[in-house]
Formats: sequence, C-alpha cells, structure tokens
Amino acid sequence: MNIRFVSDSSANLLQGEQEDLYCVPLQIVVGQNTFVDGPGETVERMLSTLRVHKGKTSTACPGVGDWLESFGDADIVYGAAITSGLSGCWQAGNIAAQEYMQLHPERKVYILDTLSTGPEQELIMEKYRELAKAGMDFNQVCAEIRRYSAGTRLRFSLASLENFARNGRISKAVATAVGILGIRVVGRASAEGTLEPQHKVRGEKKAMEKLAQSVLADGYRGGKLRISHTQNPEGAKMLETLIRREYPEADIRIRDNRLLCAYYAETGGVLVGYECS
Ligand code: X90
Repeated sequence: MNIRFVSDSSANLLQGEQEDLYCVPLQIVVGQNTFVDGPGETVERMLSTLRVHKGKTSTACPGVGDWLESFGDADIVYGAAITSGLSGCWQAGNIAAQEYMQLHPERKVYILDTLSTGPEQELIMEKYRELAKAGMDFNQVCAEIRRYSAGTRLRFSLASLENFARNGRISKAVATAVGILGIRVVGRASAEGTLEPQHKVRGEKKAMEKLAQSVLADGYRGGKLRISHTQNPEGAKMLETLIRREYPEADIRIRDNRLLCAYYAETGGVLVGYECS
C-alpha cells in the first residue's frame, strides 16, 4: 500500500523531510519576482526583496494541477490545507481529490480543511502519520484526524499586520498601530479559521507572556506544542521557557517559518500550535 502525506507549504514542512511527505507550494509575488515556497527558495531572499520593494505584493495558492501532481500514484493520500477562511488552497485540493478518485476508483484521498495553518497544521501532519502507522484504515484515520484537529489550537504574536491588510485579509483599521513602537498583536485563529486579533501589547516579553497565559488558559496540559517563527529564535525560546515553567517535560519543538508564513507573520512573528485536553 503506497501512502502519501501531503500538506501545502503553510505548515512549514519541507518535502522529503520524510520520504513519504509531499508539500504543495504556495507562492509569494513581489513585483516581477515570484517566490515559490519550496526547498529551492529561502526566507532570507524573500524578506530582503520585500524590504526594498515599493509596489504591490500578493500571494497565490496552488491550483488543482499542483495538488494532483503531489498525489503521484499513491493508493492513499492523507492531506491538510491552510484554512479555507483565508485561502482557496483547500478548495483546489478538494477538487483535486475528487478528480483523482474519479480517475482511480480504488484509490482514496482526504484533504482536511485545518481552519488553521503553520504549527497547528504541522501537528495534524504528525498525527496523520501516527494514525496510519497504528494500522487504522482510511475511514478511521479521517474520522480520527477530524476529532484530533477539533482539540488543537493556534495562537500568534505579530509585529506587523501590513501584509494581511495589503491583501484584504483583515481591515486596515485593525492593522493600524501595529508595527510601531514595538507593539505586538497577540491573538488566535478563530473557530471559522480567520485571524482574530485579541490584544495589543508593548514589547516581545509581554507578548510571549500573553501567549503563554492564553495557551495555558485554553487547557494545554503538557502535550505536543509546536512553535514557528520568522527570524525570532529568542521570542520562540522565551515562549518555550514560559511553558516549561508549568510543564517541564512538555513535548515542544521550534522551527523556522517557511515563505508563506514568513510573508504574513512578518519578521518577528511567532506562531504556536498545541493540543488542548
Ligand atoms: O491563498 C493565498 O494566497 C494564501 C493566503 C494565506 C493567508 C493567511 C496566512 C497566515 C500565515 C499568519 C499568522 C496566523 C494566522 C492564523 C489565521 C488562521 C500565518
């Protein structure tokens, strides 16, 4: 049985990290330059181009063909996509899944709309693998992953909302004041899978404290927690330390944002995905 695990690039994973992991890239368009969020591109190169670019920038989700390509000749595909509340990515993946199964009636594809992204999507990809390795069949895995993702959360601290506002994904009014004087917006992915800013705080330390408090208040009890950041290892480490004060043995891992998350979370952005009990 040939099983593939497929995610779009917003989970910050790299295709080939594990041999059966495939990643479908989103794209970041900066004037004449298109940055493909795959192993051949770096966050540094994208950010330095963005810093000097004056005009419009945007992002684009993969198309049906890109998803189909990622399925290869798999008998079973377990997939996850960035929230349909902010991107057309899941819709394209779902159409691809239907087409693939029509073409090959004996094969099966499931793409979960994570209503989230980044490190919460990373947790979902980890869980798929555990469930499949535990010997569950396709329908059981799909049911279990829906149950699991209902109990995971995503929170963030962002130093700027400019790229969200520029692309019409939040209102300009919400974006003002963030990006000056070390103001951070701390918030979460809403139940509908949209950006929900909750607090404006001054300085990195206060932002990480607010994040840690909220994570604990959500019912995190030392299970899996994944942090991703854009060029802010200190912030990520600070958050880990705060969580470990309560749960010294917590299963925590930190990774860099890849291009899509780095573009929207911007420099200094910290995302945290975690299991609630
Ligand atoms: O289709 C496209 O062009 C991609 C649009 C993606 C927009 C959202 C990206 C979010 C990246 C930023 C912080 C966490 C926000 C959580 C909201 C669910 C990560």
